[in-house]
Amino acid sequence: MAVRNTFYQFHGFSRKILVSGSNRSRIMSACRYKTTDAQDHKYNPKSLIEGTHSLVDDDKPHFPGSWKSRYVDKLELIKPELHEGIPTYRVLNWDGDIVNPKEELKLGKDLILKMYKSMVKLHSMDDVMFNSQRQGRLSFYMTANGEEAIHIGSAAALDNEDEVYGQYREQGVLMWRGYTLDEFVDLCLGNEYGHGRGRTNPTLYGSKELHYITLSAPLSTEMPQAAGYAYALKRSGSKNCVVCFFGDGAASEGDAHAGFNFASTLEVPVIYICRNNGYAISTHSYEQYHGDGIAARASGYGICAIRVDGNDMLAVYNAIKAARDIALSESRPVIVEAMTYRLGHHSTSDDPTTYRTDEEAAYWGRHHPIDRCRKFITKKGWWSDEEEKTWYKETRQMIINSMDRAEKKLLPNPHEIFTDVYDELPERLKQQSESLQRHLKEYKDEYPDLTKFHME
Ligand SMILES: Cc1ncc(C[n+]2csc(CCOP(=O)(O)OP(=O)(O)O)c2C)c(N)n1
Ligand SMILES: [Mg+2]
Repeated sequence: MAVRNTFYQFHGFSRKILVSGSNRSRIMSACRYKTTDAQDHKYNPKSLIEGTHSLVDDDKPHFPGSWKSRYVDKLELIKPELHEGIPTYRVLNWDGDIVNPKEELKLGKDLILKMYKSMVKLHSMDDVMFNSQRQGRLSFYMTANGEEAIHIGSAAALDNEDEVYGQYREQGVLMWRGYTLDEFVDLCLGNEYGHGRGRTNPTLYGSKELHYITLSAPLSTEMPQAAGYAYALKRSGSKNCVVCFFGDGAASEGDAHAGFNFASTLEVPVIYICRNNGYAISTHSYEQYHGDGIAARASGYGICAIRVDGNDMLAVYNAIKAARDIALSESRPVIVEAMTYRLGHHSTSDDPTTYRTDEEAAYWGRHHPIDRCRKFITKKGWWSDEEEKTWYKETRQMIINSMDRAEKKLLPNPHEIFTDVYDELPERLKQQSESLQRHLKEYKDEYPDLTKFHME
């Protein structure tokens, strides 16, 4: 029973703060470890390695591997299924009304409208890009349909100089920071103006100026890197934290464990934001894990956690603000699990109708984060149907214009495939590069498409 009480106590704290959520001090106090009645010595794990831990009382366990335990005389198994799930913090209900009127609204009209318009712009970009892929105008694309509130709610709550590691489905964060539609399209079309200069997968964006580390396709590689970067920031006395986005599927990788554990033991200011959208391509979450999502893992690592309704832009904003406060003021990691649903295809190479029901997708289509926010701002009298129509039309046109411009730009010189990896080209690559040049010269008539490349 005693073991179970300890477990409940942790969840008791979580429940109390996660429901009411937006009060920073409540969240922060909940994240500090409390001692139980049965365990009256002060929680101070550092005393163990500092050699100041008192070894006097034999009625308390002094095993170096656990400093929070106590002895019990009844054998009891801890069955996770007996415990309640971690609650999901929200501000707005599906009708766009504030659920708890006592919750103060943390952001003003101008910022909320800017955020709403950004969600729509992101949605429009995804829509046009997805359809352009279907028309054969680009090779591959990934939409964030249904996850717009996570991108914009978190981006607005962060400092623009916080270092962001993305997975691949977080383009709204970059958009919020000022990455232009031309930059998105140039990269996806692989033209010579694109950040990757035609050498990367479409959607693998990056921007040094915008503090957005260039994405890499292997899942979760960014998770230990984020802990390392946060350690460097901590050592340099920086006022910024590191933010690392990842998916529910990516959390199954070994690197996720390595990242969490390094972040915890090095006590670094990193916010791990899980976009739990229910699927890893065709794999349903229940095939991925049998615990209570990703937030439930946090206490196992000694990390604070917040589970938030990722379809509620205001709740995401509050949660990330609170997470950032804790991460920086206490120099410790926080896991934010943003619950959502991947409404679109995994990517343009996927067909979700083969592994999930139309009813399920239709349910989430009716519970879209953009609709929920629109209901809120419309009820407030800040937004009208007319403005809605105009903004959708304008944003669509903006992205269509960017596509048209991008298609007129030249593709990079094929020789560039050899550059930017080695400072000095190794001999075998030099030979391959010369061979390619000779080949293209000799057989140029066989390659009519070379006119689309920058050949000088
Ligand atoms: C190490 C590794 N294994 C497998 C893949 C193939 N892969 C690409 S995306 C993906 C699913 C990831 O799902 P999740 O993390 O939930 O993100 P979501 O696509 O749902 O946003 C997989 C398995 C990969 N890129 N890297
Ligand atoms: Mg997923």
